Order: sequence, then C-alpha cells, then structure tokens
Amino acid sequence: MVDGRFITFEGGEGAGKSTQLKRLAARLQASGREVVSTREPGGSPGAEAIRELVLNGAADRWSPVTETLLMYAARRDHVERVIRPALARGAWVVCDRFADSTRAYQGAAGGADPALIAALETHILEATRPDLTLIFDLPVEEGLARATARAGSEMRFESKGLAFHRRLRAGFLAIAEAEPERCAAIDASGSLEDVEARVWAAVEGRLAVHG
Ligand code: T5A
Repeated sequence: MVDGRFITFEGGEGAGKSTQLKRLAARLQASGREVVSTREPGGSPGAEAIRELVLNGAADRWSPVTETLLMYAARRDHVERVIRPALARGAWVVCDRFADSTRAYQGAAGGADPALIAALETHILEATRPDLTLIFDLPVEEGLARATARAGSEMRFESKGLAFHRRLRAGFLAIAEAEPERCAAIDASGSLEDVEARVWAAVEGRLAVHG
C-alpha cells in the first residue's frame, strides 16, 4: 500500500534540524518504512549545482528576488527528480528545508514580495506540499552560536546580521501560526534527546505513525 509522506524541517540557522532529521529518519526506517533523506537548496545533482552558486560568496552577492528564483529553479528540479518519484512509490521523504525557507529568508527577512513567492509555490510546486512541517524555534543568538561552532558549512546567510535573523525567526513563527494544520513549532532548546522527543511527539500525533 502506498502511504508516502512528506515531512519538512524548517527554522533559522543552527536550530538543530539536520541532527534531528537524521534521528527521525533512523526511527522511521527502523519501523520498516523506506525513507528518503534530502535537503534544500540541493537534493538532486542539478539543485546541488545551484546550491553552490547561491550559498557561497559575499552576503550581498544576490538580491532577495534573484535568490528566490534560484531557490525555485533548484526546488523544481529536486521535486521533479527526487521528491515526487519517492512519494509515488510510497517512501517517506524527510527534507531539510523547503518552501517555507524561501518565504522566511527571501520574503520575511529579505524583503522579496510575498505575492511573487506565493505565485512560484502555486506554479512550481503544484500539488507537491508537505504533509507536516516542523518549525524549529530557538533564540537567534543561541542558533547562531551553534551554527558558528559547527565546522564546514556555507556562511552566506549566517553572516547577514542580527536584525535579519530576528525577522527570520518572526517569519517562521508567523508561518506556524498561519498554518497550524500543516505546521508544528518545535522548541529547539534543551538536549538532543529533549528535542528528539518533541519531534517524535509531533510526528506521531500528526501523522498517526507508530514505531
Ligand atoms: N535558504 C535555504 C534560503 O535562504 N532559502 C531557501 O529557500 C532555502 C531552501 C542552507 C542555507 O540556505 C538558506 C538557509 C540557510 O542559510 P545549510 O548549510 O544547509 O544552508 O544550513 P542550515 O540548513 O541552516 O543548517 P545548519 O546546519 O545551520 O542548522 P541545523 O541543521 O538547524 O543545525 P545542525 O543540526 O547542523 O546543528 C548545528 C550545531 O548545533 C549542534 C549540532 O551538533 C551542530 O554542531 N546542536 C546542538 N547543540 C546543543 N543542543 C542541541 N539540542 C543541539 N542540536 C544541534
């Protein structure tokens, strides 16, 4: 029986999404499901090439509107080549960032027109929408400290300044408030185990999964 589900992880920098995504994927796999773990920007060869362009370089290398278009070019390739085929065969797709990151980073924090972003969601995503979105929430300073301590990641967005990151946090919380049926806000403070328990409670409660 096809019972694929699409779960996205969202939030500001260093909130712990990648760490928790791995834990959730392992738990779902252990219960016998096929799980596809992926990320944005990226997740397919074409989208990974765009990731290189958009995440590296000076903070002002691209305008928010250009970033929006690059994110959506990458997202369309990822959706067509990875996400839709996986869902069609019944896999569970867990994705580190998706469309809400464009709403929050390029829209709420960057100033790109929300109407442009909404139109791209309609025309580029079509019916491919997350069943559940986990929005990781953490005070900005704590997230940036975690992200800075972690080695080897692209720094373009991390270097944008505190005001940007405060708008970003507010933007994500506004999405969670506006779409409570799809989104669960996750308190990302505390130990890895504390956060893992909150994630599992949301997945179990929203998607009626046991395991
Ligand atoms: N972007 C992306 C856009 O602007 N628009 C878009 O449409 C999309 C899709 C992606 C960048 O692209 C932007 C947003 C981003 O800036 P990235 O390198 O993939 O860049 O970065 P992030 O997705 O932000 O990932 P991060 O690694 O910064 O954050 P995570 O995944 O939330 O955090 P994680 O798990 O890597 O943890 C960070 C550090 O904290 C520790 C971890 O061990 C790690 O060292 N940690 C904890 N420490 C203490 N307590 C806990 N509970 C902890 N949980 C994790």
